[in-house]
Amino acid sequence: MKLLSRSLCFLTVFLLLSFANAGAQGITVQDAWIRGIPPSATTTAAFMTIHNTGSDDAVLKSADCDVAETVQIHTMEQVGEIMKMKEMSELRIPANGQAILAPKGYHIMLIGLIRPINEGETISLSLNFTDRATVAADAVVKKWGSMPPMSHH
Ligand SMILES: [Cu+2]
Repeated sequence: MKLLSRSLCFLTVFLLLSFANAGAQGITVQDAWIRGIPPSATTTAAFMTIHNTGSDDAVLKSADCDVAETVQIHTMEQVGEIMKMKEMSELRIPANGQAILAPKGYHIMLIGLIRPINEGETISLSLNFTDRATVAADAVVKKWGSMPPMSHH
């Protein structure tokens, strides 16, 4: 019994270590996806959940994507009765917390696509945090559905 609890303990430590190594400072990205757009469109957005298991806040400063000329961190802001997109200089992910990037909220704006993107395709994003740590995220292109595009009424 004692032996068993000891091996369980080792296993726990091992799992914790592997999780910590999965991303810089315990940052992991879950469910990353990109809104599919018609071939004629050149702007879209990426969404995901960023988990921070570290004991310090993580600060996302910028992002890169090979298929977009410009990548910006955006939020949605209520201006009168209209929701408008607004660029943010950074996005803070609280210690032992998460930031949810989802339609109508935070998102990563991909501007000036250099080629059409296809539904089901996986596109790599790089998330750049303040300490120069970069976390890679693979985002799948998904159909937007029948929802209207953001920021237009
Ligand atoms: Cu935007």
